[in-house]
Amino acid sequence: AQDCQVANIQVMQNFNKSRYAGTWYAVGKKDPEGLFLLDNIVANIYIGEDDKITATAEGRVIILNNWEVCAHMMATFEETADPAKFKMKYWGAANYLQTGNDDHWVIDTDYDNYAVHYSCRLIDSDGTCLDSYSFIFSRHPNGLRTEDQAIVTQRKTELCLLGKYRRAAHSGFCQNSGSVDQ
Ligand code: DAO
Repeated sequence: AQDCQVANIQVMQNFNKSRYAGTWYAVGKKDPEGLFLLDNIVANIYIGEDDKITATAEGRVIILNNWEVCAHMMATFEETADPAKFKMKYWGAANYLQTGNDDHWVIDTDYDNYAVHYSCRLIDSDGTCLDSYSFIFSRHPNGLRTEDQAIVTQRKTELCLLGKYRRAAHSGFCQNSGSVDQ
């Protein structure tokens, strides 16, 4: 059972960041307030020679005045006492893109097919999350394998976010067009 307390959220045990590295396609997303990344979201996770995680991400966004672009984002990860919980500082290649400092929690992954990410931006006075976002990542752009769907649904339930996700499509937007900011 889940009590929806952020402090009680279970994250990945024995998290192996080397196995988490590589390309992940967001196939599902629960949006935060002031939603930014819409779809065509691809994250690339790197482990540096200093053993630190950095990441790049791209995705379709709408900036002021309904201008649709492919955002190129960069991030650095800071480790915490829990190996599956990071502080993620991020910024855009262009100055009109979002910057921020969010939690990046790896809730569950088999490293080879799926990963469930979670970030709470604002904890309510009762300990539940007031503003969260979550990515369902797949190694495959077309979605999760059938055999991974039940476990991902279980994790969404434990995050108290079941029914709050939308599908995030991969239509080739960031490959073909809209890329104005390198
Ligand atoms: O889409 O509204 C939103 C929140 C996402 C902001 C995060 C930007 C991407 C930073 C790199 C992610 C690497 C996994």
